[in-house]
Amino acid sequence: MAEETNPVTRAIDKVIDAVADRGTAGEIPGRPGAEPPNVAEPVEPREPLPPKPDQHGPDPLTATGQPSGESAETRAQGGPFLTTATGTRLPDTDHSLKAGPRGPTLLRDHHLREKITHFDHERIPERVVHARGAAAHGVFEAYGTAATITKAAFLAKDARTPVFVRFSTVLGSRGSADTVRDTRGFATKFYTSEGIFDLVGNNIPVFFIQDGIKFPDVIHAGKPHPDREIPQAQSAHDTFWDFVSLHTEATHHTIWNMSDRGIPRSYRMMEGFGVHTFRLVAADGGTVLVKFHWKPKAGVHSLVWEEAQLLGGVDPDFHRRDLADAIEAGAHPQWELGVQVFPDTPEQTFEGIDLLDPTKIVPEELAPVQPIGLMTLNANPVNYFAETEQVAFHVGHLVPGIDVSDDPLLAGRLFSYLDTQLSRLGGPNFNQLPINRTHAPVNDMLRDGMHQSAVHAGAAPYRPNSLDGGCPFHAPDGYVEVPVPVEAAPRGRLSPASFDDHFSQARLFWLSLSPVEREHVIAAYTFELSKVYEQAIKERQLLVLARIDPVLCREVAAGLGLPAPDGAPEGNPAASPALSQVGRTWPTAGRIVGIVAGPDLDAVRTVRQAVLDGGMVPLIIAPTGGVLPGPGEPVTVQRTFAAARSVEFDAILVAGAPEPGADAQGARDAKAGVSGTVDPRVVLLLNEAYRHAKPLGGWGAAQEAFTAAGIPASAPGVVTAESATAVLEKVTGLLAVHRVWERFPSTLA
Ligand code: HDE
Repeated sequence: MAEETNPVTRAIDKVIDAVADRGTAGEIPGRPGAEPPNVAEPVEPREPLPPKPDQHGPDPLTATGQPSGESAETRAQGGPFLTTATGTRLPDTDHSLKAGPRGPTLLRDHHLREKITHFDHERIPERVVHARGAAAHGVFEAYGTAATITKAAFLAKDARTPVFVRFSTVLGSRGSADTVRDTRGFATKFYTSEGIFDLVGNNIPVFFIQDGIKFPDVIHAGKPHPDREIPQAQSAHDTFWDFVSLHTEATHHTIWNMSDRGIPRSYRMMEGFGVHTFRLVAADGGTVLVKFHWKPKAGVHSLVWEEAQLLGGVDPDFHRRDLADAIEAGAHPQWELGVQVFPDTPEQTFEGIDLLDPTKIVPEELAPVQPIGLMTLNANPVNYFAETEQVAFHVGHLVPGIDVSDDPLLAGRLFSYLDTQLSRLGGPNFNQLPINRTHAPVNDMLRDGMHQSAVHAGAAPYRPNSLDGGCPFHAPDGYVEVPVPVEAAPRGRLSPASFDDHFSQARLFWLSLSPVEREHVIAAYTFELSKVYEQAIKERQLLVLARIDPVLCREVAAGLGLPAPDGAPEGNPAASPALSQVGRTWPTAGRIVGIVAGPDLDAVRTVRQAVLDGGMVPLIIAPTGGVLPGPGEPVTVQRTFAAARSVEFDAILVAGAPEPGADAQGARDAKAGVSGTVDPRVVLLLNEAYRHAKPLGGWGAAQEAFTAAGIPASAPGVVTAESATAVLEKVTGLLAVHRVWERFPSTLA
């Protein structure tokens, strides 16, 4: 069906436009419900509240991909009164049915049994990997630049396609912290007019293994030890380093994990990669090989390690909160989708790089990433379980114009994703769950099974048939696998010789980093290996590092107190500057600015508004909650001195030098255990922010607070001026380069 006449697409466009118009810009994000509650419990029956303006659920479609006619807002909780699961109204859900007030509870209490039984079955198995995630709805708009290389309808000029994106960590369980050092998943479901296309990628362009058969090994090694089930969600332990030091094809991915890419500042600030090579098919049948890239408009930024660790305790939900808050604040995250394009030659190599080897990148300097469309995430899910937990991605969900390559890792995935949904989502009908419903009509002859929610008409779910008039018919324009010739070769458990190069691209990555980024890599290897118990494993990993770079090996060995082994780096690759995260400027929309309130309320009000006008989120920090005392329009406090921690903020502004608050006692708040003229929690806040190379600004007596925190007036990235707005302007300029890297210059050459 043509794009402009497709009723599903039209209906969905309306939802997307409505959501895009409904931002709550100007308010501090985070309100839990659609409207503020009263202190008194509401007792007057009323219709259920709608979702919050920043939220929308799965689009209203039937289980077989047709417009359902339902309103997106009333699909659940359909009335003012409490009912059973079968709609019978209930007057009481607070007391079970008993024989007398002190008597036994009766087995005939169906409501009790239904409520408890359902509760007992609320959990489904978490994902074996990528269990911890957060997601958002959005829209993908194609530039049409890919129309010459693929016939995929959603990549035609100006096509608009709804998307659902789930970001995740790999190793941790569902309740683990967001900011652990790990690879991040970046999975996108495109609900195209020709069926679903899932691009299930990561924020790191290479993988630990070259063949799907090794996946259980690498994941078992990274997961907690089987005996004590520790550590959770991290690679800093013996089994991980035992595996990667022996299985050296993991070297390239591992150095990415040890770099700043392993601790992103935000899901909004990550690149995404399809990792494998895909094959695109044009309308004339011509093919090219491509690698997919997502480029974030907000830039590629990371945490520093100490921040990541503190956040694990202070705000384990940091990344999911950041994503939801940014969308709610109207700072809709955007990524450009791009492709690196390679000729589809029989060798499937480019400039000597094997395109079927998922441990290799093709540097952007050799094959530029060509933009083909823009994705905007503009709505938060309404219900975590229904959407983020139940979404089921599958690398086999392809549309005409996109085919897979023979990458042996991808082959393993083509099997795994269907298989895993069967046990996770309880049967073969998971594609009928609302979030998984395609926006193209389904006529699949797949019947019955657990949780079948389609009511299939017809007498002949088989082909060929005459009883249903021959329906469904083969589609002449349907999906065809590209008839790539298969090499005549003996069968065996084999891999090509080019797969034996495990080090040259790890070296390429190291050489491409700026000095401060290399310092972080050294620190990360040293930290992780220092947590390894067995010396043999550390020594073995040092031998691996020697094959990447002598400085890296020497510095890590020094940190571990071990001799650096001899060894020569392998390969002599040219650096790829595109791999460094440092050195450019980026938009600051959605950044969090902490404002430590001072006596001049007008200045606080003005700067707060200026932060909002700049598309950023101001959080007011004061000794106590409530509103700031003083005349004029009230200013609400978001963080008390006791609750604020530097890691929440990208930059901090200080309006003066606050005296110690009434609760600044070590007995009540350990952070306040040091006395002085400035509140010790504020001193700690500034000191940490300074250490984490964050921009700091102040006016009034702020210099006194900086001095109390040991911050020299002349330190880079510390701005003081008379006017609050002048300070903010400079701080915003500093935020655009993310951090004040020159504050702590690297000693590496
Ligand atoms: Fe996955 N992977 N994977 N993977 N993967 C899963 O599928 C698997 C691989 C990736 O947000 C599982 O539905 C095997 C590479 C992401 O729901 C499971 C192999 C890349 C997500 C699975 C790989 C990924 C998954 C768990 C080796 C980057 C989360 C739940 C052959 C390009 C998607 C599920 C979401 C999820 C298996 C390799 C990315 C178990 C066997 C390479 C982003 O099926």
